[in-house]
Amino acid sequence: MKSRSFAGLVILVIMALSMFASAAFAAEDDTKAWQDERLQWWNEARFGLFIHWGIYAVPAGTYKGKQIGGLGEWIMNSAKIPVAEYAKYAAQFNPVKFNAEEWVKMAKDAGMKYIVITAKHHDGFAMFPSKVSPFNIYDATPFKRDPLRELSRACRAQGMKLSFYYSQAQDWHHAGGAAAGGHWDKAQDGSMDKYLTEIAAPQVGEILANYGPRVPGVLWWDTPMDMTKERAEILLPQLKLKPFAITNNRLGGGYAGDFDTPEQTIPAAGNKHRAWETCMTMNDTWGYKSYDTNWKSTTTLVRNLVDIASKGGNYLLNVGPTAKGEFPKESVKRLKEIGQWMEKNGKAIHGTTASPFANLSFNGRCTRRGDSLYVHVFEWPREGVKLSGLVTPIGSATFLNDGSKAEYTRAGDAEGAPILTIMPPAHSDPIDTVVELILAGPLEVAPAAGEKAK
Ligand code: JFZ
Repeated sequence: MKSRSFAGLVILVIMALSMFASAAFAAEDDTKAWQDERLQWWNEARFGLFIHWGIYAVPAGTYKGKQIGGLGEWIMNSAKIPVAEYAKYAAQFNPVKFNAEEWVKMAKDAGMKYIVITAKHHDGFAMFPSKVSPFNIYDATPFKRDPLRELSRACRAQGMKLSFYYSQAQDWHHAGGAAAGGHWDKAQDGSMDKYLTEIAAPQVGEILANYGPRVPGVLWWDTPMDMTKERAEILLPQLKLKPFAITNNRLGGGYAGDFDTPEQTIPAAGNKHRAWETCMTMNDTWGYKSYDTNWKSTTTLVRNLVDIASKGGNYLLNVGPTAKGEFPKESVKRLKEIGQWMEKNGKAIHGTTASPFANLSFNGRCTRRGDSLYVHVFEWPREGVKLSGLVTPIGSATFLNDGSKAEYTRAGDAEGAPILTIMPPAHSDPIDTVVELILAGPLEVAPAAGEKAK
């Protein structure tokens, strides 16, 4: 054999072995250091966009002329719509207004750093071309595009991390998929192990393999119904395709994943030993409902973000796009207003860690980045706000909304604990005025003030 072709063969063998070797990474190889490395970008991000999009946006909460209670994306289950009947919505789903670049820009302008979109929700409809099942956006709708690919390109171009939600256990279309409340159509009956092996695992493989070297950033499992350890291990090997992918605590079978997922709620206190992300709707539904008008105010949404960041968590805020492929105008408005606040105050959120203070004597929060503190004041008392327990001297104090210097005085209380009083600004921000305290040394907090922070 000529030396050049032999050398080429050797290189091919080495490449194949290295690929096999890298694919050998498994859950049991994982370590805390690996997990910290995987989570680094996610911990920096603090704020992401959840997108619940699917053919449930076609009925948009109404079936046979009746408004169906519950979540928009649950309409098939809530109204016990037969499988073949519900599948007809696919032929009506043609989101010609969908523009991936616009979606990503709205998220980016809002100060969000990652997007988690439903690749397949409980209804079993894949929002990507799937060789595993024809019940997907490419084969079953007039749209004939791959929104996940268009989003992966737009995210790469705009520096946004793209992640996928996948409902691994509940699947109300394919035989054997689990269904909360039990099956209501014989077409749903079948072996769950067969469903996991022939539908869920191969589809997870598709979304892990087909959208870029670091996509998905997060694989967001959901509702681990009837998931045993053995069943979870039907899906786990797929993760070897993307050892950097972060996973949540909703796979089932006792697998904790990398972070916890309080839903529609903000924990009273953070967790110093476990990453966590609050996911929340802007109104009351994840998937679009035409008549859900119970929108949270921008003030509430920003203060939620601040509260979560002050406890060391992430905020995954949801938008449910319409069947035409547009964000509801109320969502667009809120994302824009959040972005106006984040434009001036984003450094008090991105890359921060939990407050070092157990509690505060004013209506606000505190976030931290190393030896800088961010004092968030929701409402200013006329006499200013008092921050007790900060031992470290202040290097500078600045209002982030207008860059003006903050006036402050330092004293000790009756027990001698240090008290910093910050006077109100000339122009406060009605949502949250942030004072950036650059410390003149390493952060030191009096024990009493920091006791609950442990
Ligand atoms: C699940 C989904 O059913 C829902 O459609 C949406 O995708 C949401 C983000 O996740 O909803 C849940 C999941 C878990 C609980 C409640 C609703 N729970 O643990 O109580």
